[in-house]
Amino acid sequence: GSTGPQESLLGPGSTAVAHPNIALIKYWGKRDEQLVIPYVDSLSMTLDVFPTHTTVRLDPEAQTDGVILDGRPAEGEPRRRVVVFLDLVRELAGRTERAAVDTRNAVPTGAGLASSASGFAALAVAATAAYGLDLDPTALSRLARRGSASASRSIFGGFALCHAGRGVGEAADLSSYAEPVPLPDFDPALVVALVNAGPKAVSSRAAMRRTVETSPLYQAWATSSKGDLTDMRAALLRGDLEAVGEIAERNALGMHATMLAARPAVRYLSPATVAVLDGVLQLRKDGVAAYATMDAGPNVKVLCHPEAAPRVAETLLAAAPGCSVLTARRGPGARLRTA
Ligand code: 2P0
Repeated sequence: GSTGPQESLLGPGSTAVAHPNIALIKYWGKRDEQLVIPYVDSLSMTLDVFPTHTTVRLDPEAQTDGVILDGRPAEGEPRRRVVVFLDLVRELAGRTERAAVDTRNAVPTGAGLASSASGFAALAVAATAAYGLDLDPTALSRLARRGSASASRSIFGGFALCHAGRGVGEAADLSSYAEPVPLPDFDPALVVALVNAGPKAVSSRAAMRRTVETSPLYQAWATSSKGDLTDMRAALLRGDLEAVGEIAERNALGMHATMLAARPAVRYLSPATVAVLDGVLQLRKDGVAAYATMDAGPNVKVLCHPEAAPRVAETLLAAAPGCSVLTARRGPGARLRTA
């Protein structure tokens, strides 16, 4: 065929697996689009669901990279982002061979379920291994950030803090990466309410650009996010799920407010999203600690104590019939899969 190399001519390659993460303190907006430098610090929990598996094989005969995404040749922007990322890896490794990339997401790509986070974390691990690079976790996280800022956090399991970094250019690139936040005893549940798994109308990349450029609320949110992060770290250290949830919910709603105030508005929240949010409010009225966070899509993730997860799931299903729910816990960092 003309689209890809014959597998038999290539080595087994390197396969990595990575999981998405959900930010409790959100990243929204880049101060350097080329280097993918966020405006704000963010803090996330890596999940144990929806993994991405990615295999990278070097293909010395090929003239171009082959990129298979969920079983089909990738085209357009998704393909371009992978090729640009491989160029970075080749530059670091001092090598020029093209590669064949095969990546599979357990969830629909681009549906606001952090497929770019797990995707570029897995690609960073698989591609560096395939090109013979041995990077430390910080360097790996910085590299993953170039693919997608949220991917810098999925390098690590459990909780991770992504530094927006300081300065410009190389100084910013060197200082913007994620690091683990060790919280061995904090193991909440995250009930994911899938209200719509279709692709989003506006990519998060385009949406955050528009928000930064046109939303009069953006700067206020970015400033308040600093306070949210300070409060969040203290709440996490105390293992105070109620405080963690309250801070995460206000931070996420504030982020969506900045988008709603963009010109034209970016609105990811659907009627079913709002129905789920009503369910969360009802749970709290009934004495159940449950707190919502939403990303660049209509799905809702609800933080709660693990023992409350079945009740939370049932309530969300009743609030938004037609949605589907599953319960995630903290998951592992990106790693090579040994055959
Ligand atoms: C986050 N999101 O912190 C935020 C909250 C969505 C809402 O990171 O342009 O795919 O590739 O750096 O990481 C989604 O944006 O954006 C995201 P790029 P990304 O999880």
